[in-house]
Amino acid sequence: MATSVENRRFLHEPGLSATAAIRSYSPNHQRVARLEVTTRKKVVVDTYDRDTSEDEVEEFDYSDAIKKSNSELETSVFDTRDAGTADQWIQRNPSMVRLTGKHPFNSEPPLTKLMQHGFITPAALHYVRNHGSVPNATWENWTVEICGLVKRPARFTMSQLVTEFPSREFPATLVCAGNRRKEQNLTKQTIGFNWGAGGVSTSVWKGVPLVHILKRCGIYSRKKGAMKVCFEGAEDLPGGGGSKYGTSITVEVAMDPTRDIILAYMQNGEKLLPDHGFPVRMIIPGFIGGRMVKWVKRIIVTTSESESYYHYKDNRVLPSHIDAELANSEGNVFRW
Ligand SMILES: Nc1nc2c(c(=O)[nH]1)N[C@H]1C(S)=C(S)[C@@H](COP(=O)(O)O)O[C@H]1N2
Ligand SMILES: [Mo]
Repeated sequence: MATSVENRRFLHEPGLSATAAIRSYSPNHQRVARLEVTTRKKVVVDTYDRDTSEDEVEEFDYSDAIKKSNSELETSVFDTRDAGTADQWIQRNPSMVRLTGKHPFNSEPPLTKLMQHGFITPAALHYVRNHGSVPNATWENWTVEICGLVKRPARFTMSQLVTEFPSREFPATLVCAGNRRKEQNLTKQTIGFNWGAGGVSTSVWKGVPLVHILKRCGIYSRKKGAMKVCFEGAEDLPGGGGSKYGTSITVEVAMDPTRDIILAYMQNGEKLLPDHGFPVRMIIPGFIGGRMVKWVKRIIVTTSESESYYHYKDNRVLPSHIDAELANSEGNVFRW
């Protein structure tokens, strides 16, 4: 006879509605947040943060799992399909399914391969979403600038990021917000291209926690207007008459050590591949891929959210009665 499995449910508990204590834990930080609901139903979140980053953190060794997932991987090659494009210097896995013609490179692994390689997706089979051509970067010359509402603006080289800051390494799943859009387009045509179901991949990322970088630069308080953290990529893109790929998150999210947001310089134990942001990209676990800026050049602390064309016009889910034409019509800006 089948025994029933009690699902974990988050029911409304009267005792918790007035005052609740929430505790969350991460290996090198302990964070306690007290949530108080005042009589006027305003929620006041009082957080304090004990930085225990000096404590020893036991790092898991992923090398065996990575090696296993990389077995029977086809070699990447210069592909004739890239000949004559700005990306012709890049070697790519021949089995990637190309979704948007010749250029830019947008591709997903065949589902059979994605599954065959198991939990960790080899870097060369990780789906790719490029809005333009891939920056031909060098490790030695790359810098990441931290500016805006910080007391000590700075520009870090790759070797500084690696040697002057602690690092974290963990598996994270990336998914493009357009994954399976082919099916969505059958229901109702969107302005996005047809993704199959392979716009999702999991690999092991290693990098510097964003919180350490922002603390080093001395981020200003909310009162002084520091509300958002914007990220900007390196490519010159056509969107909005010329712009960088950019997006933003809130300062609260950016400074939360339990979120493991990193400036990643390694994927599956190797330096990043050009398509995935070499030499450095953002990894923001749990967010859509679109927030994880590749080839990150600038991090800007601001009062309001990113004004990048790609933040406003891309990666938006609008109410179902708003079609592409209405969304793009003059004067219509949907912010939320
Ligand atoms: N600089 C830059 N960052 C970017 C993009 C881009 O075109 N340029 N595409 C974004 C989108 S929409 C997604 S889904 C992820 C894809 O990351 P991947 O190509 O490594 O899978 O990168 C994001 N970061
Ligand atoms: Mo995406």
